[in-house]
Amino acid sequence: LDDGPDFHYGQFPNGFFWSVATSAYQIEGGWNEDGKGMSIWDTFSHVPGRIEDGTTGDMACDSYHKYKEDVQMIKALGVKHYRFSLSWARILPFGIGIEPNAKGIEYYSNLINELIANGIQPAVTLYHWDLPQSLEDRGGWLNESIIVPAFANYARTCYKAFGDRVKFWITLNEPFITANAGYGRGKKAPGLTGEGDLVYIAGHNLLKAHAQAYRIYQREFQSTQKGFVGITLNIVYKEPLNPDNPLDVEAAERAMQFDMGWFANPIYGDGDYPEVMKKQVAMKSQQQGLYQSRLPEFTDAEKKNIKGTSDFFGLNTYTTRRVEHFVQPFDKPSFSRDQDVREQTDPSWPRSGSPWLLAYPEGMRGLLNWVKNHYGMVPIYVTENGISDRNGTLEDYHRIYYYKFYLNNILKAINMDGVRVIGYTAWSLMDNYEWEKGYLERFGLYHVDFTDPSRPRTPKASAKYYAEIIANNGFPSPTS
Ligand code: GBH
Repeated sequence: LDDGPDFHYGQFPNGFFWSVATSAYQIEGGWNEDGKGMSIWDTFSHVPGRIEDGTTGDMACDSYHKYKEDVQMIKALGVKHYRFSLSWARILPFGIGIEPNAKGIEYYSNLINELIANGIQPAVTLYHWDLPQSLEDRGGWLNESIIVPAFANYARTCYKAFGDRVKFWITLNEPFITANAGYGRGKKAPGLTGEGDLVYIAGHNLLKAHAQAYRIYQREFQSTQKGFVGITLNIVYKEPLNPDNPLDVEAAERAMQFDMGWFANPIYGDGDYPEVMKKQVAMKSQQQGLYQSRLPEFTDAEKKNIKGTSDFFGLNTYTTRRVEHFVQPFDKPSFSRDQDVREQTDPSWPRSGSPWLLAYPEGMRGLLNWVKNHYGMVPIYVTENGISDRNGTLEDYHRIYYYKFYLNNILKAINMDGVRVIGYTAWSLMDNYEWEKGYLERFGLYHVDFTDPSRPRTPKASAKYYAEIIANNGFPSPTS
């Protein structure tokens, strides 16, 4: 764990938002308690064969009952923010309706009060993938006329109930994953497969729903509550496989535009999908003999409504891929083949407990510069970053390595490249339900024993290390 010759000593800006994150379905449990409705993850995890270890989030970390203990763990880290998400179906059991479930409101209200009493500000995600099942029964994210007003109503309900105390809102966590894994590849709930078409329709409606939620805050709550509202996008950073080959350079940029620009360009750019994405999907659709592109279009009014709907750039990132130009067949249409790229990883990058996640800290600096170069000085808030293992060891030096060098590259981006980064969030506070992987992949700063019904938590070495970085607000030079 030597610093190495390229290590950058220094501090993060004053007031930097140190944070740690979880999400509702991954930690709460209490899946059918106190009037909560079913979500698509309750449904999905109960279908045999969907989850690698056959488990569910029925109890998860039991944070529905243990939130006070969670708050003490958060406090011990010294973070300023705690990023968690609300279960839509706990608040509105059927997804719609004006009158929220009082017990659901009470749970989150208690959590928020407990955080504030301990000097921690809540950073609240409205939607981290657990759609009320009754909305999915009506088409979910594919049905614009149901989902857009339903999300708007849900957002308003939350601003009303919690906005006096919550000043930091994230509308959607990773719409890319909802669209791509939920409605494209079918790996996550609701498990539909529409790799070439449904994926784009879901993305379209996610963008519209997000924009409505932002506009409602702006019109009805901003003047009294004075908070910030944004969105969180995820990205696997792309570097060209051969940087001397202009085709690979273009391919890496194209892949970034599909994965990040898909949502970022409408919101932080000109209000529309990236040109290269429109061009590629139209070309592939035409080659297939379709009468129109599989990528939907926004009207001018819709573009105007979406553009500018985020007060910060929420960024989740874990890893990098090397990308080369590769012409894909048009007769098997899919989001990934629409891009005409092929990806690989570098054999020298350390692996983790997740097959997709390899540690490449320099990628973080490249990514932050990419965001700055494309969207200007919008304040970037890293809303998730971290690494997994499978054994849950308390001596997690690989995690210390990961946080140390990812954070050092963020510091380089701030101090040496002039990128505007306002906060950093470790994923995750504790080991939790890793979606279709069940409890196999552990990302926690705290270990959770899932074989014990009382779900005991134990700090790992990384928890102490993260607290130390936060206490120093960075990396003081060992010689000064
Ligand atoms: C985040 O998503 C989530 O917000 C969070 O809930 C989750 O616990 C955390 O990451 C850790 O996974 O290569 O086909 O196996 C990260 C999004 C998820 C995107 C895994 C890439 C790999 C797909 N990433 N996915 S595959």
